Amino acid sequence: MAVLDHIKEEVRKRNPHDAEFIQATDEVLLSLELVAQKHPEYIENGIFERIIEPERQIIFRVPWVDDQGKVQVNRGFRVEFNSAIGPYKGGLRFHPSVNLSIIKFLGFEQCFKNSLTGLPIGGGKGGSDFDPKGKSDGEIMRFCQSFMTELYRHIGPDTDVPAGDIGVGGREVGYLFGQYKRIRNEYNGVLTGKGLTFGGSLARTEATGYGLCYFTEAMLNDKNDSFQDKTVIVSGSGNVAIYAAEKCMQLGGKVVAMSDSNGYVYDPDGIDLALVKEIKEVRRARLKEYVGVKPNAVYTEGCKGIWTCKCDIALPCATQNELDEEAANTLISNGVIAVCEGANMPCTPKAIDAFLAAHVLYGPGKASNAGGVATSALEMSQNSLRLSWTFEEVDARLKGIMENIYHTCADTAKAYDCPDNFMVGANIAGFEKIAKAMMAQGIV
Ligand code: NDP
Ligand code: 2IT
Repeated sequence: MAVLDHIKEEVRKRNPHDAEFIQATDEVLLSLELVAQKHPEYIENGIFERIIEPERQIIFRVPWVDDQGKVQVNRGFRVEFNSAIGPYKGGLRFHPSVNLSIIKFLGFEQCFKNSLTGLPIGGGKGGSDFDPKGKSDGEIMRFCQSFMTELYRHIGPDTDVPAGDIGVGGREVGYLFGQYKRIRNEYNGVLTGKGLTFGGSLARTEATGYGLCYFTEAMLNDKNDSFQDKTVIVSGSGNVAIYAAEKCMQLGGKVVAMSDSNGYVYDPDGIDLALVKEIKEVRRARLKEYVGVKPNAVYTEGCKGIWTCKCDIALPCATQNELDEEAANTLISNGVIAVCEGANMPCTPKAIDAFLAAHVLYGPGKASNAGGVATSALEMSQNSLRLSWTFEEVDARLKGIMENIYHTCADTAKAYDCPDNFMVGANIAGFEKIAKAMMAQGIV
C-alpha cells in the first residue's frame, strides 16, 4: 500500500460528492508518494492532511434584480485554500456549472501553481453559478455589486486577492472593484486584472495565453524544436485561448482550429484572429459566425470534435476535462508532439496517461498556465510600489518566469527519476516550497 493512500481515502470520506476535487488531489498525491518516502517529517507533521484541507470555505447568497424586475438568487463561493507562502490568490469563475467541488479543485491547483511562479502568493479560488451569457451590462453590474457586498469582508490586498477566470474579465473586475472601493473607502490592489486606468498591469490580459506559449516554446527548445511551422489547435475562444493563439502565431505556428462551448471552426488558411476577437471580445457573440465571413472555414457543432483535427501541438484552453482518453488517442495517432494546458485540468487522468505513455510532451496546467497569476502578482507589486511598468518590461518578466517554471519542472522530474514527466515535476516542485513554509510556521 502506498504511503499516501490513507490521505486519498480521507479526501473521499470528507468530500464524497466532489468528483473534480478528488481527481485533482489524486493526481497530486500520486506524484507526492516519491516525496513522502523521502521525507518522514512531512508525514509526522501532518503536512499532507493539512495541504488537502482548505483553510477556509465561504458560501453565500447573492440576490440581484434582473432587467424585468424579477429577483434572482445565485450562490457565491470563495475557498481560501492555503496561505503558507502569501495571501490567498486566485480567480473568480462565473459559470452555471460552478459548485463547491469545482472551486475546491481550482483552489487546490492554484496553491501549487502559485508556488511554481516563485512569487509570494498563496492559493484560493471563488465564483458563482451565475450565467453571464445573454445578460445586459446592467444585470452584470448589479450581480457583481451584490457579490462584492458579501465578499468584501473576506478579502484585502494582504489577505486574499481575487481576479478573473471563466466568465470574469475586465468588465466584471471593474464592477467588483468599484463596489469594493465604495464599501471600504480604500483604493488598493484588492483585485488583479483591473483596467489600465485604475491600477491594472499592462500585459495582464495577454499573460496566460502568452505565458502558455513561452512555456511550450521552452519545452520544445529543450528538444531542439520550436513552434516554427507547426500546426496548432487551440480549444476555447476566451481570454486564454485568444492570446495563446496570438503568441503562437508570433512564434511561427499556424493555428487551424478554435472552439466555444457550442462547436468548433476549422480554417485551413489559418485562423483569422482579428475576426475571432471581434466576434468574442467585442460582440460577445458565438464563434459560429466566423464561417459567415470566412467561406473556406468549416463550423462543426459540438466542441469535443476539435481534437479530431490533425495537429503537431494541442493547447486545450477552455475548461476542465475537455480532452478525454479517446481524444488523446486520436491526437496521438494524428502525430501530435506536444500538449500544453492553458485551461485548468483540461485533460482527464486517462488522457494524461496516454500522452505520457506515447512520449508526447505534456505540460500540466499548474505549470503551463501560471503566467496569468504570475502577472497578477506583478500587478500587485506595481500597486504596492504605486507605479506601472511598460508592456515590454512585464512581458520580459513573464517570459523569464515561464522559462524558469519549465526548467524547475524538468529538473525536478529528473531528480526524482521521472525524466520528461513534467506533471510529477510540477507537483513536487510546487509542493516543496509550500511544505517548507508550513513546517517553519508550526501546526496552523
Ligand atoms: P473565458 O470565459 O474568457 O473563456 C472560456 C472559453 O472556454 C470560452 O470559449 C468558452 O466558450 C469555453 N468554455 C467554457 N466552459 C466550457 C464548457 N463547459 N464546455 C466547453 N467550452 C467551455 O475564460 P478563460 O479564457 O479565462 O479561461 C479558460 C480556462 O483557462 C479555464 O479553465 C480557466 O480556469 C483557465 N485559466 C484562466 C486564466 C486567466 O487568467 N483567465 C489563468 C489560468 C487558467 P463559451 O464562450 O461558449 O462559453
Ligand atoms: O487559474 C488561474 O490561475 C486564474 N484564473 C488567474 C488567477 C489570478 O489571480 O490571476
